[in-house]
Parts: sequence; structure tokens; C-alpha cells
Amino acid sequence: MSVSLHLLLDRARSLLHARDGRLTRSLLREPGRFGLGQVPARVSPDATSSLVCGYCSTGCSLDVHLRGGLAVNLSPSASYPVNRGMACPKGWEALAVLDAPDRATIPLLRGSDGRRCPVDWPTAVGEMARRVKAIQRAHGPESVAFLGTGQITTEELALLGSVAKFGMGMVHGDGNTRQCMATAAVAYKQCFGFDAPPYSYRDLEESDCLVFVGSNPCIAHPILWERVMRNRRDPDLIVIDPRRTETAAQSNLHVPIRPKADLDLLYGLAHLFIQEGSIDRTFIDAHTAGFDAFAAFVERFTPPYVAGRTGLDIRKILDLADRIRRRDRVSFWWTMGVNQSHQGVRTAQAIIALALMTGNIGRPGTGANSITGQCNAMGSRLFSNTSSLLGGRDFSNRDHRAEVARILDIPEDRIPAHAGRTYDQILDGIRNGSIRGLWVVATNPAHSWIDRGGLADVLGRLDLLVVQDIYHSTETAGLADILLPAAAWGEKEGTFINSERRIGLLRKVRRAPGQALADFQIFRLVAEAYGCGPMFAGWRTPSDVFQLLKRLSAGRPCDITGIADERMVGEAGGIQWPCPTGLDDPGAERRLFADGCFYHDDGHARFVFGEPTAMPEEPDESYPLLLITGRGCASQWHTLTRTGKSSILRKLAPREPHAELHPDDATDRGIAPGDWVEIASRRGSTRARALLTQGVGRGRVFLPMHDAGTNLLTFPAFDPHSRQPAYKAAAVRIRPAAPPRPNGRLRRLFSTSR
Ligand SMILES: Nc1nc2c(c(=O)[nH]1)N[C@H]1C(S)=C(S)[C@@H](COP(=O)(O)OP(=O)(O)OC[C@H]3O[C@@H](n4cnc5c(=O)[nH]c(N)nc54)[C@H](O)[C@@H]3O)O[C@H]1N2
Ligand SMILES: Nc1nc2c(c(=O)[nH]1)N[C@H]1C(S)=C(S)[C@@H](COP(=O)(O)OP(=O)(O)OC[C@H]3O[C@@H](n4cnc5c(=O)[nH]c(N)nc54)[C@H](O)[C@@H]3O)O[C@H]1N2
Ligand code: SF4
Ligand SMILES: [Mo]
Repeated sequence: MSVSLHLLLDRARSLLHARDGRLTRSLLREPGRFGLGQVPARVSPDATSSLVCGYCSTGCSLDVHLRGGLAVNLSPSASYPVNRGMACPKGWEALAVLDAPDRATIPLLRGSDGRRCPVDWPTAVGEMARRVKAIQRAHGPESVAFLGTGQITTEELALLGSVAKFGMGMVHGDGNTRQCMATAAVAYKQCFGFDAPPYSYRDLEESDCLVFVGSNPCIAHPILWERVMRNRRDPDLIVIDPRRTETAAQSNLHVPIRPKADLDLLYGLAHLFIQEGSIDRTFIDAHTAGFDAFAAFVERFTPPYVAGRTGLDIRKILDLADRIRRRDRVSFWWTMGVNQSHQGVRTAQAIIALALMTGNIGRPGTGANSITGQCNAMGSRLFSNTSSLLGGRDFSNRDHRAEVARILDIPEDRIPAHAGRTYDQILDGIRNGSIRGLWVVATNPAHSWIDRGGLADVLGRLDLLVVQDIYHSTETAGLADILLPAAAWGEKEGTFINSERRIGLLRKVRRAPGQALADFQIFRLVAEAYGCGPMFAGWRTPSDVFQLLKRLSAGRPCDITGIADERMVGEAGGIQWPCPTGLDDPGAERRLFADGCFYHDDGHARFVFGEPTAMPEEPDESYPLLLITGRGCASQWHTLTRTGKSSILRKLAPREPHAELHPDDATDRGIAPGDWVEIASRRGSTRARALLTQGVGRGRVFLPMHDAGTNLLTFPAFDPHSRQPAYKAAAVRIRPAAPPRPNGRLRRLFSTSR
């Protein structure tokens, strides 16, 4: 059936069925704006359109070239301050993955016989609203929850969080940013008073000494690594990682720490700096609180003690301390090796403590810098209404709720008075029957969740699972009772916020396939069908919401009232927050805390620390190896739903799953290079080819997260403060094995059948 025929039918049915036919019809009549129809009229058919990449948080700009109204190819934007003409393979191939045959093109609804059939939009959202209401009537409004993402626009995230919580009465909603950035967010909030990564990418070029902790930018943020390569200050490049990663191989000093011993090492460094007097007492006294207690606490972290805990040579520890001490501009960068740990928050805060005590913050080339992961992780942290209320506020703060209610012109009691359950607690709620409906948007937990083995069963207990994705073939989409087909990157408009707090523009350069709609439009349709549409009458377009975001940000640390509109964002080449009204040069690069003023009421940053705790599942006789997981290569993205669709990206990635193993551990087990092996934990097993490398370290195995088997093995432990999963430590054993059954993995990756 042709698209236009579908549209006609949609409109006819909406006349008959929709609760408020008037608005639903008008929503569907704005196809150009929302995902149906051609490229917006104001874009000339042969223009070049710049938009921010939709994969990682680096936030490169890509120039998409249109011919006859079709996006034919792209090249990295030469003048954009982030990437300056560079892109990694994922960016170069960003268009190629959009035409895959398994794009979701029409809503699907599972009937009573268990089969899913295509339906029109009014039927899909009408049925969703009816079933959500029925569950909520029977079990309370809290019995339906949502899981969002860091991969849709800020405008969409704000709309989703507001429709779900204020409109539909949901109390519990979280997102894949819990798997990723929750630790950094909590650490910053407690130390700085607000969730605020302080740096600008220029700091990568202006630093004398860059310390990467649990971070592999050569693979995960290749264009940030290019920025490091532009550094002309002959910097010390230090990598603290149990594995000799691609990044470690390019460093001056690799610190091959025992996994999860970073907290001991960082306290040990603090101890040394205090002992040697290489701290910035003036800065500490003027701008921080709690240093003396911290100094007393780290006293026992002597080099011999730390060497024992971390498995590092004392000389290595002293060398590390020395390199940090002797340079003027030291910057600390961390990613998932820190965040995904049972003690991630305290580890991140120990990094922040080192920066504060040495005065390495607020100056060029310094900082305690968490690199975010997904293209809009930062937008999600500030505006998704999950862990914080719109604008980085607290749900539990009455004044904050009143302020948001006033700005949005909604009754204050529509805003829940607490943040709601975290991702793992939502899944627990499904297990114990308190949560019966789930709406999953732009995330694929059936592959990416920790210890995912039982997850299909857990999701199977739901009375209603709605999945909103751009492909119908993902592991999670396959389980959905209702599948809502979404327009992808390049098929819709809005903004993202990158790692350096830069707001970047997303433009529509192609039409979405079939009836797929922009997430923004889907949220509006759901609100309408549920009956809370009028509450969002002022949220008609992404531009309307951008103006709302400005008002929500006014007077907050993330103030963006100085940005007139998205056009100004595009013309400036992205704009970093804060950008309050009256700022001299909104487009200029800036870092936070140049004035030493932090966001706590007294303006002082805090030293926050705690006793190191034991790894939740230590290797033992039965499971003697420690499993580390992470990114495998620059051309693979997460659960491969997107990057698996590009033949070029597939060629750049390993053809089969592989496990990194130390040659001695292999010899002990009779494993030769390239052999198939089975890796098993107490929870499950998977197969991969053995890739023998000393770089992984004795007693350890590394598996990329991109293979769906990896999270069958992971151990479900969480940081107690952030509830972020500790993906990077589980006890496993390994043995030679037969190859897996023919092509199970490839079938999953490239499947085109419904
Ligand atoms: N190509 C590609 N790029 C990506 C992504 C992708 O899927 N593919 N995903 C994006 C996202 S969402 C994220 S969050 C980022 C993640 O970016 P990174 O965090 O850089 O990537 P990871 O490989 O998950 O983890 C980094 C390193 O942590 C190390 N590590 C494990 N345990 C420990 C430990 O106890 N201590 C220390 N010091 N290190 C440890 C691992 O060996 C690994 O090399 O990447 C982003 N960029
Ligand atoms: N073992 C292990 N597991 C891990 C990690 C690890 O290091 N080790 N890392 C964790 C981290 S940091 C992260 S961030 C997570 C990522 O985990 P996920 O979020 O589950 O991974 P993605 O593959 O990025 O899933 C995004 C989904 O959104 C869909 N999508 C893309 N664009 C759009 C859009 O515009 N609209 C809609 N509606 N859908 C869209 C994609 O098709 C895909 O199905 O994985 C976590 N899992
Ligand atoms: S580095 Fe990240 S933002 Fe830049 S092109 Fe690659 S995936 Fe896109
Ligand atoms: Mo992430």
C-alpha cells in the first residue's frame, strides 16, 4: 500500500475513532514537519545541510549533500569547532544504515492469537492508551513505567518525560543513561552542586598532562582522540586501564591496574600529593569544603598499601604521581571503566578530589572531566524527567516543582514528589508484579541490560510492552505487544547536547520510510489518545519546546536563555551551556568554574569519599577469570541495530565474536589462537573465537558488548549511589568449544523478516 493511501486511511479513521479527532487530524496533517512527506520546503533540493552526528557524544557535525531533494552522501563539516572536517567510520556511514529493509515502517499490534499485524496510527496509539489506562485503573498509576534513552533529541526527551509523568501519571521512568552516565551525574552533583562536566574540548589540546581513567577514546571517541593528537604542548598521555587498549598503546604511561582498584590508586595519589606538599592550598581554602577530613582519610593509602591493592609496582605509582605533579595543566578524563563499577561514584569523586586539591580546575587544559557516551546523554541528564526534574531540578524539592508547574502552566500536583524507581528497580517491579506496563523508547535492553539472560521472561510478564524503535528487528522490538515505528536521525529536527555541553542541531534531510513518525510526533499522538493532549498544546513543534527549555533553564546552571532559537545554534556552530541572556560571545568556547565558584549554596566544591568495597563477584576456583566488557571497535555501535546495517562498517569490524585472552591463560587450557571457546559464568555462557593478547592481562577475559552473548554472563551488581550497573566485572571460566550453531549471530544481525 502506498504511503499516501495509508495517510488517507489514517486520516479517515482518525475522524471516526480518535478521542479528540480534531487535534489528531491536525497532527497527522503536518507531515512535512514531523517525519512524513518531503524534506522541509525551506531546504533547497540541491542544498547542503549540516547536522550533528547521531552516534557518540563527541557531537561531530556532518554536511549532508542533497541532490534533487534526496540525501545522497555526506562529508564531515570543515568549520565546525568540534570535528573540524573529521569523522569516524560511523559518522561517514550515518546515511547508509537508514535504508535497511528492517526499518519499522508501520505500527504493529499483537492480537489475541499472539500474531502481530500492521495497524494505522490511530489504532496503535488508541490501543496503547486504552490498555495503559486499564492497567492503571486496576493497579494504580504507578503500575506503568517507561525506559528512555540518550539517543533522541532534547525536545523529544522533555516531551516524553512530561507526557509520561505529568500527563499519564507515571511515577517511574528511567533510561539507558542509567547504564552509562548515572555515576558521573551523581558524583558531579554531590561535589559541584550540579551535574556539570566542566570542560571544553579545547582542553584536550591545551593540557600538559592528560590522565585517562577507564576510558578508551581511540575506539569510543575517535575524534576526541584526534583533538588530543593536535596538542602541541608535548603532553604526558597517561592511561589507567587494566587492558593495554588502543589508547594505552599510544600513551607515554600505561598503568595496568587490577580491575576495580582505581579508588585505592586515586586515594594513594592524593596521599602522595599531600605528603609532598604538591597541593594548591590557596585554591582549597578559597573554593572547597571538606579537605581536612579527606586528607585524614587518605593517610593510610601509602604506596606499599596501594601497590598491594592495585597490583601495580610501587615505582609505577610514584612515576604516575610524579608526572601529574610536575606539569602545570593536568586534566583527568574518565568514562565507563569508572562509571560502570560497584564503587563508581566514589571513584569519580576521587578523580574530582585530585583535580580540586591540585587546583586543576577552571583553567585551560585542566579539569575532572567525565566524557559522556551517547549523542544526547547530556540532554537526557538535564531534561528527560527521569533522575532529575526538567532543568536538573529535584522532584523532591517543593520549590522546584512549583517553578516547573508555573513555567509549564500545569497543576503542581501533576509533578511526582520523588524521582521514581531506577532502571533495575523498574525491572524488579515487573518481577514482583507492581509494574505491569512498560514503554521502551530508543533502547534495546534485551541485548544491553546486565545479566540479561532472564530479561525476555521478565518482559514477558508484562500485561503491555510498547517498543518505539526505528527497526522492527531488535531483540526488544521482537517482544513488543505494540511496536511504534520511529523516524531516525536525519529524518527529524531538534537538538542534542554533547560532552562539552555544546547544543548542536539536528536537521531533517530525508523522509522517514513508510508511516514512521518522529518520536516527537509519536509522543504527541500518545498524549492525544490518552486524553492529556491539551496539557501539551504549547508543545506543538520542536521549536516550541526549545523555547520552553530556555524558560526551564532560566537562572539554572544550564541557563540557555541567551540563545534566541535553533537558527542561532546552527549559525554559531553549536553553543555551549551556560549561555545566559546578555552573554558577550555566545559562540565562544568556554569551560566552567574559571571563577572558582561552584553550584553549592556556599559556592564551594566538596570532597566526597568513602571506604573502598570488595568486588561483588571475585573470581574463585570454579570461575577463575575476571570478565571485562566494553566497546570493541570504532565501527560498531552498541547492540548493532544501526551499524550492523552498513556493509562498510561490517567490513571494518570482526566477522565473528571474539574474546581477548592472555596467551598463558590460553596455553593452560589448551586453547590456540583463533580457536572457538566457550566463556561461562554462573548465569550463562556464550561462544567466541580466542584472540590471544598479552594486553588483556593474566587472569582476565575481555568481551565486546556488541555481541548479544556478552550480557548473558555479566553479574548484576550496581553502584549503591547511582544504581548504575557494574558491567565490567564478573567471574567466568573458559574452555575450548565447538563453533556456535550456524550463523545464529549473523541471522540476528542482518535479519529482515518480521
Ligand atoms: N565505537 C563506539 N563508540 C562508542 C560507543 C560504541 O558502542 N561504539 N558507545 C558510546 C557510549 S554510550 C559510551 S558510554 C562510551 C564508552 O566509552 P569508554 O568508556 O571509553 O568505553 P568502554 O570500552 O566501555 O570502557 C573503557 C575502558 O574501561 C576499561 N576498564 C574496565 N574496568 C576497569 C577498571 O576497573 N578500571 C579502569 N581504570 N578501567 C577499566 C576497559 O578495559 C575499557 O578499555 O563510548 C561511546 N562511543
Ligand atoms: N556488557 C556491557 N553492556 C553494556 C555496556 C558495556 O560496557 N558492557 N555499556 C552500556 C552503555 S554505556 C550503554 S549506553 C548501553 C546502550 O544500550 P542500548 O541503548 O540498548 O543500545 P543501542 O543499540 O544504542 O539501542 C538504541 C536503540 O534505539 C534505536 N534507535 C536509534 N535511533 C532512534 C530514534 O531516533 N528513535 C527511536 N525510537 N529509536 C531509535 C536503535 O535501533 C536501538 O534499538 O549499553 C550498556 N550495556
Ligand atoms: S566520533 Fe562520534 S560524533 Fe564523531 S563521527 Fe564518530 S560517532 Fe559521530
Ligand atoms: Mo553509554
